[in-house]
Amino acid sequence: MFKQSLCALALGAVTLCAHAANPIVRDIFTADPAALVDKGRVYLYVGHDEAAVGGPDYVMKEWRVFSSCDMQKWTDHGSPLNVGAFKWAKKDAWAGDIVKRNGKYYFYAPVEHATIPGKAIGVAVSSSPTGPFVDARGSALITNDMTRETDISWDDIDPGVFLDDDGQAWLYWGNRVLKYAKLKKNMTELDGPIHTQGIDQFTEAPYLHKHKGTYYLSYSRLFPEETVYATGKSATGPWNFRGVIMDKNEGVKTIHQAIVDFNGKSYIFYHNSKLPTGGEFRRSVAVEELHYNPDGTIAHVDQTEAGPAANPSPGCK
Ligand code: FUB
Repeated sequence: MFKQSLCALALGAVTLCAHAANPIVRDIFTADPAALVDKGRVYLYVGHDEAAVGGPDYVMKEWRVFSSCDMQKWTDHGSPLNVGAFKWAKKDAWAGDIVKRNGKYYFYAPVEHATIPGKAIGVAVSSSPTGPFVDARGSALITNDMTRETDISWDDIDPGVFLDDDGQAWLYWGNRVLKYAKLKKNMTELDGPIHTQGIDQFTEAPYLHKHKGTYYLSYSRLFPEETVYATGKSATGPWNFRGVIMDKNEGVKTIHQAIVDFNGKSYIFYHNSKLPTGGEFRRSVAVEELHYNPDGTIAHVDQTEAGPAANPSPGCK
């Protein structure tokens, strides 16, 4: 009790100091993690699953943000963004992703478009990693009518944003078909055409990161989903399939990963259904340490209740 009060006093926000295990958040259901390391602190962005027990579909109206200095104690910063921030959208705060550029934080957010049938991707911006974020365009960046590869209405979801060392930013997204495009330096406009990448058994959740000069494209494969990855020598491949990072969940068909380096170690965030009364539309985000083998391949990651060991980031308070 004392420890919790101390955390709250120090940060002016609610700190979840009482446990150090997975799932990270236990008072609400959370899904679709995105992660950002900024000034020695790791920020975790999640969708908020609000479906009732036995509910037939996703109920997701907002994103939430949490942060940690050590990967064990998490501070709840509330909701930095919700569907209502996008006047052109009507529902579904699905899986977003975040990047920092020139001191601003850009959050790419899939939502259901109000007038163009299907899912769309918006961009929100903030001067703080904890928000509030506002619509950066006043219109969607991607709409369902811009892509024609599938006849489903939800193929323009799950944006993954990647800023390369040469200053080129890329957006990846898709369901069933992986799509990608360059972003302009303003981060709010595409810079050229939308490309597709043929990936066998690709389902969704494309996520690009770079480690020791190698590009890693991770994604959800099959359904129920497992997290797999490929490597390449550029942000656009060609991609060499490498294998499974995390096995499929029991109790929920999705898994949605985010991979990030923090304080000298690597981590994978994902979701499962392990919180009591959890399920397909009542998910919970968890985190594990991720290890690279000497040849650059990623070691298989098991889900644990304990989560990673504490990794205090120097100077982070
Ligand atoms: O949360 C809604 C959808 O479920 C996401 O967009 C997918 O990645 C899957 O997790």
